[in-house]
Formats: sequence, C-alpha cells, structure tokens
Amino acid sequence: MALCAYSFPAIISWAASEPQKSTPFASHFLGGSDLGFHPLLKLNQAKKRPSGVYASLSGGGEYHAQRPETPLLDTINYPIHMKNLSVKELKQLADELRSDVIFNVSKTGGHLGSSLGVVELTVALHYVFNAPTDKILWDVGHQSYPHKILTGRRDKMHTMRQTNGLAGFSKRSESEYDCFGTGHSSTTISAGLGMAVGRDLKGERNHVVAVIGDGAMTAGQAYEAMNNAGYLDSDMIVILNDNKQVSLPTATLDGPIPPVGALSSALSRLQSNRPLRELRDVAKGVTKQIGGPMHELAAKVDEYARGMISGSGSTLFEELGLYYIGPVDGHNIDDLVSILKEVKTTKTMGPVLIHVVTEKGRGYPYAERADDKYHGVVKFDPATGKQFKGSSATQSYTTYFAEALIAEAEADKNIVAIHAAMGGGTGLNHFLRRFPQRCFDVGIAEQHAVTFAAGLACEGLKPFCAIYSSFMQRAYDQASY
Ligand SMILES: Cc1ncc(C[n+]2csc(CCOP(=O)(O)OP(=O)(O)O)c2C)c(N)n1
Repeated sequence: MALCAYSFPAIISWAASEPQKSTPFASHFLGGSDLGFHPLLKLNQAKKRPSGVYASLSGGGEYHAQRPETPLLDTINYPIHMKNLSVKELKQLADELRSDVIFNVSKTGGHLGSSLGVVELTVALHYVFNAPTDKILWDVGHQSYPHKILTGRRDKMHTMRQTNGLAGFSKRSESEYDCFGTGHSSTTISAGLGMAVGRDLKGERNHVVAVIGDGAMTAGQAYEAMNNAGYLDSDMIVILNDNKQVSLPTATLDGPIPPVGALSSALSRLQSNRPLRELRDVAKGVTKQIGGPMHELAAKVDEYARGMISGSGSTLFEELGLYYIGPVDGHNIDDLVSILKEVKTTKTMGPVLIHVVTEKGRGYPYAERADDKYHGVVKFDPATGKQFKGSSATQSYTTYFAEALIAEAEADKNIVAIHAAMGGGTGLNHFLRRFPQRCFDVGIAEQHAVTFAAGLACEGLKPFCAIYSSFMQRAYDQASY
C-alpha cells in the first residue's frame, strides 16, 4: 500500500492548499409510533418563499471595481449594532455584506464561494444570538469572512492571509468572536458540545451554535460528536449547511463532481420530499385555525411526515438523538430568523440540528456559474469575475505525481487510487478521468481512507492513498498500526 502524504505542493494554486499550519420533552426521538407534541414542531412549518435577489455592487446590478456603497453596513461594526434592525433592513444588510465580501476578496484572494453561501445565515445568527457570550463555531472556518466583517474586523479585511494580517480561518487569538480555532474540518460539533457541557457545569445559560458543511459532515468525528451529543443531551444547535458540495471543487477537470457518500443522497431525499413539505403545511393550517388541543393532531401530521423520510420513521440525526428541523432555505432571512428565535427561546431542548440549504457562490453570478463556485480564488476583477492567475513555466509536483501514477496504472491493473475530498489538490482528478472505476473519493475521511486502502491491499490490489501531510495527521494511527 502506498501512502502519499503531501507537503503542500509548491506550484498548484494556493486555493487548493488548505490551512497553512496554520425536559419538557419526553424524548428527542419521536418515532412514528411515539407521537407527541414537541415545542419545536411549529418550526417545521416555516413558510417557504422564493429565494432572494442577487446582491450587486451597484443598484443597477453591475459589479464594479470600486468599493461598493454600503450605507447600512457602514453603521455596523459589531453584532450589537444590528439588534434594532427590521427584517427588511437585515436583507439590505445581507446584500451589502455580500458586496463587501466580493470586493474585499477581489483584492486579496481567498475563500469566496463558501462565504457567499452563508451571508444570510451569518446575518441571521448574529441578529438572533448574542456573540461572544453565545458561541458561534464555523467548521473549517473558510466561510467565516462575513462573520469577520460583522465582528469588528471589517477594516482589516484587506490584510486577509497576509503576514500579521487576518487569518483565513477562525482564530481564537484574533477575536473573542472566534470561540474556536478551525482550519481542519469536522471539529465543531465536538468542540461545541464541550462548550455546552462546560456551560452546564458552570451553571451558565448561553447558547452554542456549530455551523458545519455537508462536506465536513462526512467525517467520522462529526458522528462521534453527534452520538455523544444525543447521549449527553445538553442544549446545543448544530446547523448543517448543505450546499451539495462535499469535496473540494478546486481544479475540477470535467465539471462539477456529484457529492460523494450516502449522506448526500439522504439529504437530497429530505430536500425533494414534496409530501413532507405539503404535510407540514397542513399541520401549520390546523394549528393556526384551531390551536390548543389540535396541536396534537398537528404533531401527528408532522410525525407522519417524518415517517416518510426514511424507512425507520426518522432521520439519521434523530436516530443519533438530535431533533431535526428542515430543510430550511438558507437564503431566506425571514425563515432563518424565525426558526433561530424559536429554537433559542425553547427551554431545555437538547441537541437540535437545523438543516439549512444554501448555494455556494450565491449572489455573484460568476461564482454561481463556475464549476468550482469560486471556492478559492486569487485576486480578480469584480466587474468581469476574471481572476488574475499567473502562468507557471514549470510543472507542479502534483502533476508529475498524477502522470507517473497513471503511467504505472496503465501497466498494472491492480493499481487503484484513493483521496479524501481532495481530487484537485492531490492530482487524482487526472487519475479519475483515466480510470474512473479505480479512483475513490471517500469524503473528508482521512482515517477511513487509509484503512480502506489497507483493505484493498489485503485483496491484492495496490492502493495509492494521497493525502496532504497536514490532513494526514488524522490518519497517523491507521498508517502506523
Ligand atoms: C481534515 C481536513 N481534510 C480536508 C480539508 C480540506 N477542505 C477544506 S474545505 C473542504 C470542503 C468542505 O466542504 P463543506 O464543509 O461542505 O464546506 P463548503 O466548502 O462546501 O462550504 C475540504 C475537503 C480540511 N480542511 N480538513
């Protein structure tokens, strides 16, 4: 078995390289036959609206190279300044914030697509919760630019990822609003649970919210944490930011790659479940018209709807002990605010998972149209979306590796390749194109990748498992054991 622990390839685009080392309730699992009214039921009836309009750098919808006008954002340096805004103003704030992110990243380069996808979510979170007393954790942290702007760091955004400048991820020493340091993925449910339990032991009452992407949710650690959260039953909120991109979309060769893993198809089923949505609308109508005792009927409808989600009558998250709410349109501030407020004010709720659906690159047409959704960009012209990429005369180590492996694999059909959500960064997207049946993207699961490779080796195959050295830390034990 070959393990390729990459040091960061020197020549591939920086975007492909990652962190520079840088109850009232009887039960949270209400199965099909265990019906009852859960105070959060009404959350499942959140009204769906057509999603919002594009943010633009000008009123006319064009994007300009100059700093956009942001009259409302200019008045907001910390979340406390947002508290008296109306929902209409929150929407304006989100539009201005998006424009500001686009402008700032166009000057520095950085992670753009993920940040654009969570603009409304960031505004809603900072409006409803009171950070830094309430803890908001951003998994990986590459989507935290809007959060940085709203938490006192707007004037330093031009220093992003530069020496002595702002970190491209969450960093505790940078701000009290960054309550946990991130970069490597899938840590925030564990850390958030620790913070929630710590709060309980100290007798405090703040809220803990972990925002984690569907990619980061593919890692085993996230499930270890949810399993433990369901058992410990401390109040905490997990927001699953589902943008249907599990692996890094950088350097895609043949257009977008469908998300890997069974979780992504389960999430798609949840989203496309029309009967579920319709039944919840019925439940809402019943509750509204009659109220009181009819809540129980509404609850039944809700639970019936839940029963349609999976054969077992509940979502995977509920099996683990988290109360599931969703799917919620992550660009609809009205819905986000009302749901978050409801969850916040519900006492003793245990762990809740809010499944929010967002679009990576949202609101910047060039990013929306791009295969990689402008996940990571170098400096670019906001008016045209054109990135100022330098051309390199030399081939990268990554390309040499991919070409050499393909040459070996032409001669030896037992050679297979494995990576952990990093097809572009490891060069294995080239291998995938040549040998689609012999290349495996296992998701952000380095630990699993190595032992999966070991299993393939046991069967006489010759696996090449390519993982960045930084992320290989997740799999030392599997490599040495
Ligand atoms: C342990 C680990 N492995 C790989 C990466 C590289 N990486 C950074 S972001 C990302 C995709 C994360 O997907 P998701 O959580 O859905 O966020 P999105 O980029 O879609 O906003 C990957 C694989 C990482 N940060 N940490």
